[in-house]
Amino acid sequence: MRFTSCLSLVLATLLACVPTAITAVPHTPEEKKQVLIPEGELVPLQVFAPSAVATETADWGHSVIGVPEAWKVTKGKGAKVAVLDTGIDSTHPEFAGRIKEMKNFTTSRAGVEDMNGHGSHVAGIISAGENGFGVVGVAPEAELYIAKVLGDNGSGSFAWIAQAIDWAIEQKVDVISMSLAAGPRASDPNMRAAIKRATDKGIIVISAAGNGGVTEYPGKFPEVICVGAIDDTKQLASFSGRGPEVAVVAPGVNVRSTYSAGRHATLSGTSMATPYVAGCAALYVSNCRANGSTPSPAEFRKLIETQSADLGAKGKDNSYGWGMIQPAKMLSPLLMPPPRKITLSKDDFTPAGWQKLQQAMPGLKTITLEFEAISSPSAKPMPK
Ligand SMILES: [Ca+2]
Ligand SMILES: [Ca+2]
Repeated sequence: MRFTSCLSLVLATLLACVPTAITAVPHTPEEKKQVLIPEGELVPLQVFAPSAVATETADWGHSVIGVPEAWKVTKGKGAKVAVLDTGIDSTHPEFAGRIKEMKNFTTSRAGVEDMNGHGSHVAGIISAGENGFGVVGVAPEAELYIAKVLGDNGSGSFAWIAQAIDWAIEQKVDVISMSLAAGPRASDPNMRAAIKRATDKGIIVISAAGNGGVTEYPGKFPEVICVGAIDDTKQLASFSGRGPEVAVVAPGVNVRSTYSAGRHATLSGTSMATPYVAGCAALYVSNCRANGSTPSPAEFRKLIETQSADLGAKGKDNSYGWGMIQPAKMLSPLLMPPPRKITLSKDDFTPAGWQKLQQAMPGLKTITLEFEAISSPSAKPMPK
């Protein structure tokens, strides 16, 4: 029952086989119970055999949004990212050592293993290893928590998503990345309640705008960072969901990443833009922790608002949101809240100590010292 309409969608997509020109599929009542891989993403544009990836190549999006500059600050060490998708190729060498937990919420006989390719592609955009071959993720030192919520045909249920979000909360992840879409009217209250539980715990929740030209749930929920897709000329992808909910855009056309069965592939969709932003969120989280501050969804959204590169119509607009994500700008030391406490020693009251303080608290211009008089029973009265 659950998969009937999806199966027809899968077949229609395979027959159409035009990944770059995606037409909207009518949204049926049955869809309200379903979450899918966004339209048009089931067929990879290109699949690479292992022999074709001997040299490591970052996707085009890295240079366009400025990932190399962000890596001067952090590569995502310590950040925990949950990926809710079709599972993962758990033995793919690009993920070696960084998959921390995996759980299957679907009825797939393959368990958490990715028989589809979509989930492995998304996870690689976030955190494919920097290991000299294939591709590399936006946050190659981030840790992955894999929740399989879409079956091997790319279809899942709202209940599976909600369960996976609660599992991710239990795992104490920092970021939840959801490259899935359930249509523009599929506002499931239980799924939203789970998302709210996550954001209330300080988890950044990111989802795709959808590939049907209009924004879709769960990306439409106000608690979610809704992500649209641009191409390598920074133009909005024709398929990218538009609407006031779009917060930001990221590379999502001809994106090269990891794929099932140890391979690599090129795919297009807001599904690819979403993990780009999740990778940037991992960099943000890692940077906050290194500086002794606490990351928060509200602050991350504020950084998107103030540090993205405006595109399209001036200011925030329904196509590009606040604009293209720029991770290096989001990591600027001047934007970091200062550490809560710095302990000074007598050696800090020197020019070298002053330099050390300025490095620890960028932007520091002056310092005011307050001394408290301490009375001690053993203190002798000052001689008169
Ligand atoms: Ca690699
Ligand atoms: Ca704009």
